[in-house]
Amino acid sequence: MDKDVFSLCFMCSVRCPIKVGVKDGHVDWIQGNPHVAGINGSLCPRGSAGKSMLLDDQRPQTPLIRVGDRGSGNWRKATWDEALDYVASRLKEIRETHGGQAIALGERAQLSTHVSKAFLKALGSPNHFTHDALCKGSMNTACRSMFGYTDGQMGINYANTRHIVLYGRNIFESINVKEVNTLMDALEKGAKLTYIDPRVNVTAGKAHRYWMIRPGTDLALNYALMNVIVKERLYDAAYVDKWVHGFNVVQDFVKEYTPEWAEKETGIPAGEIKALAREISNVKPGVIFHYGYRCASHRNEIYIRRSILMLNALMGSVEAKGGIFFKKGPGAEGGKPARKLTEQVFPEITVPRFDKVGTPDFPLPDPAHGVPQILPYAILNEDPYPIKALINYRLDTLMSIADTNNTKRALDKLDLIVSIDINYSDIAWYSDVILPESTYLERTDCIQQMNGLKPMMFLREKAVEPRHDTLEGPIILKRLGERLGIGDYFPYETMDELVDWQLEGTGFTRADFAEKGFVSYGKSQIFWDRNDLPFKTPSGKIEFKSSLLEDAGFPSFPPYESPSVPAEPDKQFRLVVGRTALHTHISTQNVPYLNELMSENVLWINKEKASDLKIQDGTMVEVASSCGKGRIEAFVTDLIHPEAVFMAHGFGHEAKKAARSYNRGLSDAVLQENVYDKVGGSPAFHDTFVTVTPV
Ligand SMILES: Nc1nc2c(c(=O)[nH]1)N[C@H]1C(S)=C(S)[C@@H](COP(=O)(O)OP(=O)(O)OC[C@H]3O[C@@H](n4cnc5c(=O)[nH]c(N)nc54)[C@H](O)[C@@H]3O)O[C@H]1N2
Ligand SMILES: Nc1nc2c(c(=O)[nH]1)N[C@H]1C(S)=C(S)[C@@H](COP(=O)(O)OP(=O)(O)OC[C@H]3O[C@@H](n4cnc5c(=O)[nH]c(N)nc54)[C@H](O)[C@@H]3O)O[C@H]1N2
Ligand code: SF4
Ligand SMILES: [Mo]
Repeated sequence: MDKDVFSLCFMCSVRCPIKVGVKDGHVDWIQGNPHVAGINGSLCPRGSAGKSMLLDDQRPQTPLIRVGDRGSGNWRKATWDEALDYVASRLKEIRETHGGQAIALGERAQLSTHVSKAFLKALGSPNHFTHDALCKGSMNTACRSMFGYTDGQMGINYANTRHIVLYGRNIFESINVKEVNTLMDALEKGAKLTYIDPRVNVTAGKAHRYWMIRPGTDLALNYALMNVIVKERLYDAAYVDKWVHGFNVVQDFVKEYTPEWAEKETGIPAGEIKALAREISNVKPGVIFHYGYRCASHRNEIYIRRSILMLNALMGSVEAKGGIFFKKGPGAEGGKPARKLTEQVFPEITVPRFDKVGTPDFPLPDPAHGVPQILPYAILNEDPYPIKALINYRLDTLMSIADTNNTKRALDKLDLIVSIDINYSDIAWYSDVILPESTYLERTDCIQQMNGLKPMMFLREKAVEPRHDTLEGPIILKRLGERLGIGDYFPYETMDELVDWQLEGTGFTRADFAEKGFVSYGKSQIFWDRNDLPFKTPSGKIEFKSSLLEDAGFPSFPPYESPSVPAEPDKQFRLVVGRTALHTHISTQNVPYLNELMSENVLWINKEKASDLKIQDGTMVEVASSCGKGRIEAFVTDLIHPEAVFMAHGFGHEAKKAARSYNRGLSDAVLQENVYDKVGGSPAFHDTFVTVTPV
């Protein structure tokens, strides 16, 4: 029988709405959900390769228990009862001997995050962490410091913008389909795009203005933009007067940071900096200085992100059409959100988190997410206490935390490593037990609450039956919970029952999703009244002078520090990394269609520098840092700043059974030092220098 199923893509965590054509019980065709504005049927290459992922048999097909050494790839197949009994008995032992806090669970925040959070809370562990800090922790902290809201509670109104400035936000390759489509439409209607990146990529190619900035100097550029804006009174005076707390401090602070000074620091001509400030001021407030996406580059990341938010506030673009806005939840329409298992009452937990977030040692990062890159240090130093078990749930702690060798040393100290995954990821390969989840096309998932200008709910609906002996994550955790005596926290037997439980009290039922795959709480877009903005900071204003930072002993405006330079500038480069349109982080390199399009990464290196080092295009080079090294092919180009080399993240896999991607290319995490922004919480992925030598 043929049918169309509305669901949500999960080839990456953007979760675009999709329509899956099913023929005789098999996936025939996947396209974007045509009913969703901005999607209109389209998908990115990875979303289109969903069927290839589903049909790939180089994935775990049953629960697996390790029989050889960790990482040796020797497994025995197990039934679900066997595997879950095994994991539960080990967790029980660990909990009895070391306390619930000895169990940590990390995940890429997703639809069933409330289930795994409930699981850990019920076990008495504070150690749930998400990918958030690895991606943009300092942005989260920066937003709270300025507005009292997290970045997750904010959105960008691409559709109506007149000018958008992107700082290394490679929007046309690091994709969110709706954003790409909406921005392309806005550009067609006349919006201007300014792109700033030490590397010429696809987004640079589509920009009206492109600046090859010296890597690590965006803060200098922003201080100079503010200098011009203040000096020439280019800001939205009425808005600033009403809503900005600490404008006088900024006025004084930016005086010394002239465009001429910034030119020397960034390589961008002073005249051009002035021109941008003037041009953008002319079309305010419908302008965007893009504050994301991946804000995990430097040790001073929080100050870079705050400076971007300040530029928006100076233009009056916060909560403006064509600017940035705060997402509206169901409450704005008198509705109720989907229920979460975390709303239940749990035993009180008094021990600190492993990362000490929320304590005076690390006061500012968001405790709802934690700081994953601390985990290896916490395990190695048993500080603040021993961690003995790690559950990886859709997060590869080996490839997604910097310094893989260090992480491995830490993992080796654990009594139990479990992965709930769909792939032989490197972390699954290094685990003691793999619990395979059904893929997104084979499972119904928890409700997606989509707050925004128009609050909505979406549903990931199972399109086909699982091909292998796999289960849904929330069912895996429930069955483990039952074995650990915490089964009562999981009031469902099936995903359908869990979804129905979530919808209770919302006024919607499962049937309401059938027609289009989503439900809307209201009809119109909601912007707040700009005369009555509910900022959640102590001053009720946008805090340039931040009480969050200053109460914790950090300055709102530290003096600018130039990025460090390597000891041997002729041979050493700043390693910068990023995505490609064809892959998702570390998880799609083995998908047959995508592997065919791109099976390994290369090292972008500046032509003149390469010539000095006798490196030609295609030469195999060794790249080495203080913590690791590896080999990769050079891509010699004049499209990258001479101080930087670039490689795509996510290659150089170690799992042999994922044979297409095994040992192809080089993993950035092997090279990157595990250093981070100690105020905001992000890793500093771009603060490692590498030497490059031909082999
Ligand atoms: N070195 C380095 N580290 C980084 C980055 C970097 O550029 N370099 N980038 C950072 C950023 S921005 C982010 S967002 C994070 C992302 O970090 P991760 O979340 O670790 O990366 P992903 O590739 O999204 O996938 C993680 C895992 O989810 C599994 N998976 C995919 N689909 C499913 C599913 O349906 N169910 C289950 N159970 N598992 C599934 C994949 O097989 C993979 O093992 O990494 C961060 N870490
Ligand atoms: N195809 C695809 N799309 C994705 C993802 C994916 O894995 N694949 N992942 C999603 C996720 S989780 C995220 S976080 C986003 C990431 O989306 P983006 O933040 O757009 O991220 P990256 O691809 O990491 O691109 C980083 C860019 O920053 C540049 N850069 C390096 N140093 C500097 C610097 O000092 N200054 C400036 N201005 N630029 C610099 C790099 O050259 C690179 O082009 O993408 C999302 N979309
Ligand atoms: S951006 Fe691409 S891979 Fe990610 S959810 Fe959307 S279609 Fe899927
Ligand atoms: Mo990310």
